[in-house]
Formats: sequence, C-alpha cells, structure tokens
Amino acid sequence: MLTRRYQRLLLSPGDLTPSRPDFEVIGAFNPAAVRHDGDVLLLVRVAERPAERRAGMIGLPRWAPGQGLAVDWLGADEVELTDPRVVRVKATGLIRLTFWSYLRLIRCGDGRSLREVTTTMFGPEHLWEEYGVEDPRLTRIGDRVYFTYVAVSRHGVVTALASTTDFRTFERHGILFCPENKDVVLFPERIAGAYAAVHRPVAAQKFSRPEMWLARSDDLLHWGRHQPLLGGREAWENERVGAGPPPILTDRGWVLLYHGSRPSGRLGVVGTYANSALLLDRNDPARILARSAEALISPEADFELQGFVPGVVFPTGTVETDNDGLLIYYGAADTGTAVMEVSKSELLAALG
Ligand code: MAN
Repeated sequence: MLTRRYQRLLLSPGDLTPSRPDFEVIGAFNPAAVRHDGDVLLLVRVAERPAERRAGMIGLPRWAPGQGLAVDWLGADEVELTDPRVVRVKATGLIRLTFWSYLRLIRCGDGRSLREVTTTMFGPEHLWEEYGVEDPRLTRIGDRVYFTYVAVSRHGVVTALASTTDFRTFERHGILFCPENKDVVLFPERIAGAYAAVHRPVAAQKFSRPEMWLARSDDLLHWGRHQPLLGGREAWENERVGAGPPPILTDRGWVLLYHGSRPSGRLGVVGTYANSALLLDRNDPARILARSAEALISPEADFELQGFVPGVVFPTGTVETDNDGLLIYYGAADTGTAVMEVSKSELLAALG
C-alpha cells in the first residue's frame, strides 16, 4: 500500500446546489484535474436524481433534445433493481440509470482544499448523452486542455472528446470510441510521431479477461493501431480494469495508475475498486516495463468505505507538486471527491 502523506475529502454532494430545485445531488465524484493559471481546477461529475418520491414508482431521469431534463416515472413492478445505479426495464429488457450526470468546474487553489464551486457546467447536448456525461480525464496538449468523457444513452456507453483553453467555453469533438468503451486517457504528447490513448473496450463474448488497450492517432479524433495492453489477472482486478488519471512522464517512463474491481459475490452489490500502476516504455507505451501485482491504493477511509457505492476509490486526475509529491484526485464511494498526496519515488519503487 502507498503511504498517504496527506488526505482530505474535498467535496460532498451537500456542497452543491442541484441544477433544478426538483432534483437532488447524490454524488460529486470522479474528478478530472489540471493545473491552470496557478490554480488546480477539477471537472467533477455531479450525479442527480429526482427529489420527488412517488409511492410504488421510480423516476428515471433523461435529457431530451429540445426539451431538457425529463423524468420517466415507471411502476416499481415494471423494473428490476440491478444495483444502486442501474435498473432493468422488464418490458424492453434494457437498462437505465437511476440518476443523470453532468460536469461542474471546481477551483481548488493549491490543490489541497476547496476554493470555489463555480457555475460552469458541461452537460448533455446530444441524444447519445441523454443519460449523462461522466468521468472526465483532462490532458493538456499544446495550448489546449482536452478531456475525454463517458456519454451514456439508449445507444450504449461511449467515450467522447472535448477541449477548452479558458474553462468558460468548451468545444466538442465528438465520439472517439463506440460502445462499450470507457476509461479513456490521452498521453500529453506525441510518442514516436503519434498521439496515444489507453482505452477499455468491454467484450460481450468472454474470450478475454477484462482488458485495457492502447490506440494511436494522428489527430486525436481517428484512433487505430489498437493493441491489448493489460488484462486484469489478480483477484482484486479480475472483474474490471480501466485507466485512472492520464499517464505521468517520469525519468523511468510513463506511469499509468489504473483501477481494478473484484466481484462482490452478492447480487446487487458492486465489488471493491482498488488501484495499482504500470510503468510503460517512454517511446512505446504498449510495452509494460514494470507493474505492481498488489493493489497500491484500496478503500480505507470511512468516506471510501461508505456511500452510494461503498468500497470505491476511483482516481481520475493527478497534479504533481514540489518535493516529489503527487496529488491524486479521486471519487470516493461514488459519492464525494477526495485528494491524497503520495510520493512519486515511493510509487516508482513499488513498481520494482
Ligand atoms: C456503471 C457505473 C456508473 C455509470 C454507468 C454508465 O454502472 O460506472 O457510475 O453511470 O456505468 O457509465
């Protein structure tokens, strides 16, 4: 386990006002992070559900083109609860989320505390984003800051790209990876002439372990030259793996933090999410130079062990500090946003 030199819960659902008075905020988590004009900025995923309770019914939110936020009220007997996040509609066999998500800009000053919850929002604008936009990862490339994000809709779970220079206006670049693919992180520079990304396709036919893949692109929009990177093989990562924050360049190569989950073994209970790291070749990140088979960060603090989805530590952003420090921003229990500071040399040493 990595030593946590510093740790703090930065943001809880109660710190935010809902986007509409008839909704309630249930999560402010999975933050992207970047240093910008001397401030640490986070793009936090905010999850909301209808505040109203109707006896024997469940309200499923959805963003509708030309209409905005809408709620589909279904009878409790028309759906099956899968886990706290998901229901299956019996008539269609299709799943829906019990909340919708959008992104909110948060200022953190030196990165260790909450400075301002801004009014800047990035929300659904297309049908393929109707159940929300989630889990951004920010990467500065040249003079723009890019972020990948997950978009969820009746068409499935995709990863799309947007960018900004000022964190006031955002340009959308469309879908990069079709269903089902999430946990996409961009490397901050061209490597051997091409941009590179780690992505996480989900296979319907289980020939493989859960895997992360690497892809290359000449323009950040068209991705090809796909290669498998790593399949989760240890017990703590045998259900899912996925990239955490964008890779960090060190003198030994790229360090990629990633999450893994194990099945809980209990129906309707999500398994524990822990994290480890890979060291990737600086000039060919498809080559793994070292890895830790053990989880390096696992749920420990109360706010990681308890919440909407208990037992989840989900890092999605980092900022480097002086004195060998790395601030890791993460979602805690799909409820709050927290930061921990670890030592970069301790992290590298853990990779062997
Ligand atoms: C999983 C979880 C949820 C997320 C959906 C869709 O169920 O990660 O938080 O909303 O996938 O991406």
